This record gives sequence, C-alpha cells and structure tokens, in this order.
Amino acid sequence: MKALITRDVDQYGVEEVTLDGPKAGELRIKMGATGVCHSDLSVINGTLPLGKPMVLGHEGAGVVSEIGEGVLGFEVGDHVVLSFAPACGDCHFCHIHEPQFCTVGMPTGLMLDGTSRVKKGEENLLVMQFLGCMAEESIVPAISAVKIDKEIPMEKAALVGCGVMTGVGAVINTAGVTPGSSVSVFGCGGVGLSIIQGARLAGASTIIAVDLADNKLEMARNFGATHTINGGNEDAVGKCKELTGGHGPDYSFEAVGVPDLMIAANNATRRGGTTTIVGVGKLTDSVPFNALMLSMDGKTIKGCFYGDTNFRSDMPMLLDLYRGGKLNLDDMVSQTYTIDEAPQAIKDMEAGQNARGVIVYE
Ligand code: CXF
Ligand code: ZN
Repeated sequence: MKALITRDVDQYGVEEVTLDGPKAGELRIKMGATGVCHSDLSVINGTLPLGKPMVLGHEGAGVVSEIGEGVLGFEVGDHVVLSFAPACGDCHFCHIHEPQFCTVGMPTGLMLDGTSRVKKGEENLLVMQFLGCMAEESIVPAISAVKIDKEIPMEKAALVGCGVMTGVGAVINTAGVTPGSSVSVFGCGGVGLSIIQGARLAGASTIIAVDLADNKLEMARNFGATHTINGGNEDAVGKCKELTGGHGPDYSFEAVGVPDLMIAANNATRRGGTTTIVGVGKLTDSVPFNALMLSMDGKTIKGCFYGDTNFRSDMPMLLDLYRGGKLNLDDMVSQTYTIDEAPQAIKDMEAGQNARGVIVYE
C-alpha cells in the first residue's frame, strides 16, 4: 500500500509499504479519507519530537475490513472515525471522565503491544498516534475507533478526528462559552475556524477572528465570525477591546501555538475572562505571565488537549450537528488530494491555502 512517510527532519514522501494483519484488540481499516493537520507538519519538522521513520496521519475515517481477536462491537463494513488518543475505559483518567488523558496510549509510534504493523521489507516503521492513517490502509487499536453512520461522506467524517473536534471541543468542553458572550480567536486555520463554528453553536453574539492572512479572515466570516482583524496591519488587542465595550472578550482562544499570540490572546481577554490555549507550541518555548496582573485581573488561562473530548459521544454528536445543517463541514474541506498528491497537500497547508486539505482514497 501507499503511505506518506517522514524519515528525516523536513523530509517526507509517498512510499510503498506492507501491512501485517490486526493482532488482538485491533482493527484493519480501509481508509476513506485523511485530513491534513499542522501536527503532521510538526512531526516532519521536529516540533513534535516523535520518532522516525513514521507514517503520518492522525485525522481519519474509513471502513473496518478485518477484526482482530477479542474485539467486540465492530463488524466488517462498519464505518468509523479514528481518535488520535485511544481510550481504554479502565484507567484513572477514563474513570474520572477525562478519556483524552487515557494512560494506555502514550504514543511511541508502535502499537499498544509495543510492536509495529507497517513494514518496508524487513524494516519496521512507526505510525503517528497509533493510526498512521495517511495511508491506503491502517491497523488501529479498536479503542481508537468510533462507529459512525454510513451516510456521512468520509472526507467530512475524517475532520472530526482532530481539527473540528479540537476546535469545537475547546469552546464547548474546555472554555464553556455561554450564549450572548463575546469571543476572540487568534489564528484561523482549521482549528481556529472550528473554534469560530463552536462559538456560533454556543450562541456567542460577538465572534472576533484575528489572522495575518485575508483569505483566512474571509473563511472566518463564512464560518460565523462577526468581526475580523488583520493583525498584520491593525492592533488586534486594542481592536478586540474596542469591539467589546472597552473590556475585552469574555473568552479568547489561541489556535496556532506561538507564544506571542498566546500573550496577545490573554491580553485581549477581559478581567475575569478565560483564555484557552489550543495551539500546540514547541517544547522549548515558554510563555511568561505577570505575577501581579494574573491575580489582579482574575483571568483564567486554560490548556486544552483534543478539545477535552469524550470522543465516543462527542464525535457522533458533531456528525449529527453536521447532518442537521448546524455544523458546516462542507466548506471546511477546501481541497481534496489523492495519496500520491499528499506531499502537495502538506505544501499547500504550509502556504496557508486551505481551510482543510483532505486526502481521499479509491
Ligand atoms: C496533536 C497533539 C499532539 C499529538 C498529535 C496530535 N493534536 C492535534 O493535531
Ligand atoms: Zn491534528
């Protein structure tokens, strides 16, 4: 099968590899679609310090084609969306209803049993987040898969596996945005646009989108932003305050992973408001906060991993919202690619061209 593989920093390409069958607790998935996410690029450029050589891809949907020993609840032919964090249901974090932090799945690039299913001759390859789903097929832990309705197009379903879940979840689960509130979103890539959609779903009355690219701001308006600011030629923090009675938005979100933008988002937030950091930054970067003002301003700064999702219920819920016309996934897919075109999809993402580029398979 073909797969997009990174072997060295800043190097990636499509390779022909082989796949072993599923072991106990695993499913074989014929991939239907895989979204291209900035975290794939972060693996390529080393921002995410995962091992190499690695099959990329962690935002996917497909069809179950083979079932490993002991797996209950799935049949061949089931359509599934894949979670990039498996949830065992039986660890401390699963018990306290925070399955996004499930402890069985600390990603090493190998499967849960510590071995690999993807081979190039004798060589074992790693896979991103137990999935490596930028490939025609993938072996995944059954505890990473969620059954979905067969009518949902694969390229829409895939998006809830990472970007859309992360963005909408950050609004609903992490920040708890309330009806009538004001929101600012710093960074309007796939996650930022999903935050904007989440804010619209939550009933926010003012949704301010900030980006450096006018094409992204235009997309932001389409997804529900009521105001847009180009941070390259406007004072974004000052303008956010101006648009919210001088106080600042009740909720601000950072969706890029850049320290200066995290600081700007928090500076925009009103006294007593909440800043949610959704962007995944570099391990070597730190963000200072003022020791006096954090107390005086009474702001809450929250980290957010995977939109604090309980994916087994949240992902079908998002797809129900899509079916009901309330969540716009159609315009999120701005370009589709074949697996052979996957390197171009990465380049187009770097160029900021897409809301989301999606690889679709035959
Ligand atoms: C990332 C978070 C770090 C692991 C890979 C996925 N989130 C979204 O892309
Ligand atoms: Zn992602």
